[in-house]
Amino acid sequence: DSNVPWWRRTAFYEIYMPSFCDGNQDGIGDFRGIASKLDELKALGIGGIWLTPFYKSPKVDNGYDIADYYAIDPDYGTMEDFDAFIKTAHERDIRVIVDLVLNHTSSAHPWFQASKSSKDHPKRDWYIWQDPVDGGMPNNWESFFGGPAWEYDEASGQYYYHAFATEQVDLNWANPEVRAAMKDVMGFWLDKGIDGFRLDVINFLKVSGQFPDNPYQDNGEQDHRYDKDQAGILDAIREICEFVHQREGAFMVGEVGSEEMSLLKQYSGDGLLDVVFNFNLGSQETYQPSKLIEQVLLMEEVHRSNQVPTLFFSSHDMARHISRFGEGDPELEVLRAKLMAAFMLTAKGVPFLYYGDEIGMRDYYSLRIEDMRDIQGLTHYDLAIKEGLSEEEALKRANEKSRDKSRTPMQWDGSEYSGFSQVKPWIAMGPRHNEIHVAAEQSNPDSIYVYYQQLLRLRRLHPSLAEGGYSRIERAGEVLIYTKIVADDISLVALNFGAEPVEIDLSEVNKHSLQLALTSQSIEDHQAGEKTVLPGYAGAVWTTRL
Ligand code: TEU
Ligand code: CA
Repeated sequence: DSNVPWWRRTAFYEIYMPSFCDGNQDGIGDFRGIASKLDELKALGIGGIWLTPFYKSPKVDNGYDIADYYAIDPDYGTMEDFDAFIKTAHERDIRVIVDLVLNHTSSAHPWFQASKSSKDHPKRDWYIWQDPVDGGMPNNWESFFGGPAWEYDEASGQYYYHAFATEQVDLNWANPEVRAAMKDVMGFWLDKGIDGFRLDVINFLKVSGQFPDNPYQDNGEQDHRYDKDQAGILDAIREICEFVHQREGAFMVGEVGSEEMSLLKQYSGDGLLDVVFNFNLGSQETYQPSKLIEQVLLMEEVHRSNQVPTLFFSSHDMARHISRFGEGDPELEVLRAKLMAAFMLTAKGVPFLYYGDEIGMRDYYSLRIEDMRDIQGLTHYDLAIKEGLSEEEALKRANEKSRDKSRTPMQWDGSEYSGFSQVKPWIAMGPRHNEIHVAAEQSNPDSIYVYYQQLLRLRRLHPSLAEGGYSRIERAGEVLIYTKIVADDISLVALNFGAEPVEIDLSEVNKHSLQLALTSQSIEDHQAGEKTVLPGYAGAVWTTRL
C-alpha cells in the first residue's frame, strides 16, 4: 500500500557507533567500517538503521554529549565518510535515522562556554541557571546517572542543571533562541539526506519552572516528578515535529523514558512524534510471559487508531534480552531469543533490532573497574566508594548499573577481536566471542541469525506482517494468537510464551487456506486437521500462499 509511510513497513537496526566495525584499525568503530558491512545488513534483511550520536564530542557519554552539532567526530571519520555512508546505504534501499540529543549539550560546547562566561552574556539563558538556596543546591533533584543534578559554578555563584552527567548540561527549552538553533541543526542533517531522527530523552525538554523538590518513592528512589513530562512539553515537541514533517517522509521516533502507556501515548500521532519507544514492553528485567502478553493487549487498548507501538527488547541502555530472559540456561536462552524475534517481527508496530542480538551476543561484566567504560557505571562506583563500600562491593554495584553489558564489539568472525578490528578495541570483547559470531551463525541452519533472516524475509514478502494491525488478537493462558490482514494478504501468528506444549485451534488457518510459513521449532502442520500442538516457547507463522 503506497499510502503507508515507509517507516511503517521498515525493520530498524540500532548501531552503537563505536562498537560495530572499525574501518581504520584504531580500535573504535567508524563510518567506513559500518559502510563495509552494509551488504551484510542487507543480507540479514533490515530496512533502516538508527545510528547513535556521531557528532563531535568529548564522549563522556559516548556522544550523548555533543560539542558541535554540525561536525562528525574524528573518531568516526569525516563528513565525506558520512556522505559516502548515506549514499551507500540508500543505494541498497536502507534508510538511515540519526540520534539527536536536543535536551543537553556537552559542557565543552561553545554555547555553554559562552553561557558560563558571564551572567550577562546573551547566551546565559540558553541553559538552566539557578541561585543557591540556603547556601546550597536549588533543590533535591538527582541526576539519572546518580548524585545531584546541580553543579556549582564558582565564578558566577550559581548552579547549572544537568539531568545526566556533569558534562551534559541541560538546555533551556523555554528560550525561543534555543528552539530556533535546534531547528537549524535538524534542517542541516535533513539537507544531508537522512531519513529521520531518533530523539533522545525528548520528554525531558521542560522542567518545572518552580523547581519544587522531587518526592521519594517507597523504595527510596527519587520520583522524577518535576524534571520531565512538564506542562508545555507537547508544544515544544509539536514545534519540532511540524518543522521536520515539512520534509516529505521524514520520520521521528522519540525516546520517552517511561513504562506508563497512558503517558507514552500522549507523545505520538496528531502532529507529534511518529512513534515513541514503548519501554513497557522491552524493559522487563526477567522473563515474565503474562506481564508481556498483558502489555501487548494494553497497548492495543490504549492506542488511538493513528498510533502504532515500537517493538524492541534491547538497546545500548539495557542489558541484552537473551541474558535477561535466558536465566543462564543455554537452551532457554536460544528458545526465548527466537520467540522474542518472532514476536518483534510479526506483531503490530515498528521493530528496532539491536546490533548483536541477531547472533545472540551475551551480556558482559567487568572484572576490574579499569575495564569499565560507561559513565553511569563509573558514577555509581565512585558513589559507592564514597559511601564506604569495599572495592569489591562497589564493583558489583557498578556492574549492575553499567551499560557496558550490551556495548561490546560486534562479533563478525572467529579472529582475535572477532573481525571488529585488528587491534585491541576501546571496550572489552563480549563473553564467548570466539564462538558466537556472524560467520558461525550463518553456517548453522538452526541459528538465531538464520531465524531472524527468515522472519525478516517473510515480513518483506507479506504486507500483513509488516503493516497490518490486528484484526483479531487473543490470549489463551500463555499463548498469544493474532491475525493480521492487509488487502488480500493474511497472516496468523501463534506464540507460546510458556514452557508447556499447548494445543491450538487451526480453524482460522483452514478457513483462509493459510500455509505454515515458519516455526522456531518443528510442529505438525495438520493442514486438514483442526488442531496442532505448539511446543513450549515456539512461535509459528501461517501466511497467505504467494
Ligand atoms: O537515555 C536516557 C535514559 O533514560 C537512560 O539514561 C536511562 O535512564 C539509563 O540508561 C538507565 O540505565 C538516553 C540515551 O539512550 C542514553 O544512552 C544517554 O546516556 C542518555 O539519554 C543521556 O543522553
Ligand atoms: Ca576506527
